[in-house]
Amino acid sequence: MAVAEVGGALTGPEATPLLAVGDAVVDLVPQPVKELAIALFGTADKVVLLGGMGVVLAGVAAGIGSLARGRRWIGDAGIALFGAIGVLAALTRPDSGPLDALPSLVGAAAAVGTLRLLLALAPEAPAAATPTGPMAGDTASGFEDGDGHGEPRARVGFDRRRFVAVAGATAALSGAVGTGARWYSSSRVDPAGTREAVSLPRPASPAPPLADGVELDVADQPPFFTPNEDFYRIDTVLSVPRIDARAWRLRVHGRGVTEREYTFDDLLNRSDLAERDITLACVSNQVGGSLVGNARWIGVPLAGLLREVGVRPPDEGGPADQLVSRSSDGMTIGTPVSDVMDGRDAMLALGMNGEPLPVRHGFPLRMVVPGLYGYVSACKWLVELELTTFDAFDAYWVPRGWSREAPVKTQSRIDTPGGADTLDAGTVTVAGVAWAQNVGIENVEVRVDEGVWHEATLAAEDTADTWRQWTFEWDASPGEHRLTVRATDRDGRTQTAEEAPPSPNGATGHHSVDVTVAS
Ligand SMILES: Nc1nc2c(c(=O)[nH]1)N[C@H]1C(S)=C(S)[C@@H](COP(=O)(O)O)O[C@H]1N2
Ligand SMILES: [Mo]
Repeated sequence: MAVAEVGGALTGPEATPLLAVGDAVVDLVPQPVKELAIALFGTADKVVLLGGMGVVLAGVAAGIGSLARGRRWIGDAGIALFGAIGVLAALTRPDSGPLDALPSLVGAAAAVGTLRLLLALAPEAPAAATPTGPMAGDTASGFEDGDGHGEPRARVGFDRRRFVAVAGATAALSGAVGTGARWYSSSRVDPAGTREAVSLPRPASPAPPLADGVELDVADQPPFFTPNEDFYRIDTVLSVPRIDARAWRLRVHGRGVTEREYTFDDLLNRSDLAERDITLACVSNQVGGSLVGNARWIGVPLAGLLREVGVRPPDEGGPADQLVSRSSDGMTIGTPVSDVMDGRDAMLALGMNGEPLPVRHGFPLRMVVPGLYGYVSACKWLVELELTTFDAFDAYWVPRGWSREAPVKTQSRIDTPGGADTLDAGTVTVAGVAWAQNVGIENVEVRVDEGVWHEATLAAEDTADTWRQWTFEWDASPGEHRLTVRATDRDGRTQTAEEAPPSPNGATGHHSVDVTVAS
């Protein structure tokens, strides 16, 4: 695996067996298993996957190595099988080329050599390798090889210390080489093309300073703008793409488009850059969950850029109803053309909360569309926009059971008090957020136990595209209580109490927390 990582320094780390097989697993696992993994491990699912692969590999390698003591071909065949899986995974990744077979091949070759070395020092296989039955009598001493080589059995000269020392040194060397190769791969992006080298221009259309009263001052309530370090991250990549922004291009093509390529500088230097506050939400967010965040984005207005290359929305007779965004890692995301051109602030974002887009959040460029879940709008590490139809193409998540189109469902969440809190009787400030991007929040209501709904106090609105904080002063009486929240948006839709899971197009239900009030 370590030598394969060195090979990956030539081909790109995505082609190494660890990442290629890991990425293939991410793409192939059935949806229920994936959901279970996210439910159990949250955003640590990637670490768990890679760790799990490591454990499986170590176990299988130990088994193969052990069997190979008796029959060498088992070792070679086992390694060949794993090498073949690595090659297959690397060659079937999106945008792969023949060279991507290299890491698995050199890795397998190194594994064969390592196994030889260790077998030469290892004890001979125990009784299992010694035939019982008619032939067994020939080697009554047990020091002769059962398969007729007639060599003295290694067991005689087995030097446990030497074996452990060599095996340990091999493991340590592998760890160092593998880590070094990975570090090298991640650090070889041209510094001039990294986000550190980018300075964000002042947008022609800046967002006004946050109005008074948008952000409430309640302890334990998350800030109105989610800091980039705390912003949730959801994607399928096991290793975050490191894109050289100077070599990067955005290609726009497809039906009804005058094909065009943009460089990063083309976009940075545009005169129509806009700064907008938009709350992004993941379709996988459970009711009350944290896969939602709010940021101040800077970017190119998407509708303007599309108009510039000739795109017309379907209601103006345009031939494409789907905008497919592709990322450098091969992700495809499908968005209705009518949505991104209906006047909302859909953008190609290159700045997030005053900084160039963090690498984890899509550097150098991503999409953000107010009112659509991330999986149908917010493509990170964007490299291509294709105008097509929903009939002609299904984006990544669609064959995996998620809806083609998925507007964000109006939702609300209680942030404080938390479920585990024990409160003092008296006035308790209940606070949280509610969101209905592209529409806006009309009101929020809170209820205690099975009582009546009370109107909460809304914070000032930033924009209809952002979440809105709210508070409710509750006169808490001793005992166990359940607090429940629901929101109504400006289209007059009140959140349904009916519980639906995230799949296929977003969870529904009311968020509630159970609290204990001390007497
Ligand atoms: N390239 C790529 N872009 C992607 C995804 C992905 O898996 N790959 N996931 C999408 C999903 S499901 C969501 S919710 C948002 C999350 O964006 P964030 O990680 O910046 O919060 O990114 C979207 N863009
Ligand atoms: Mo998502």
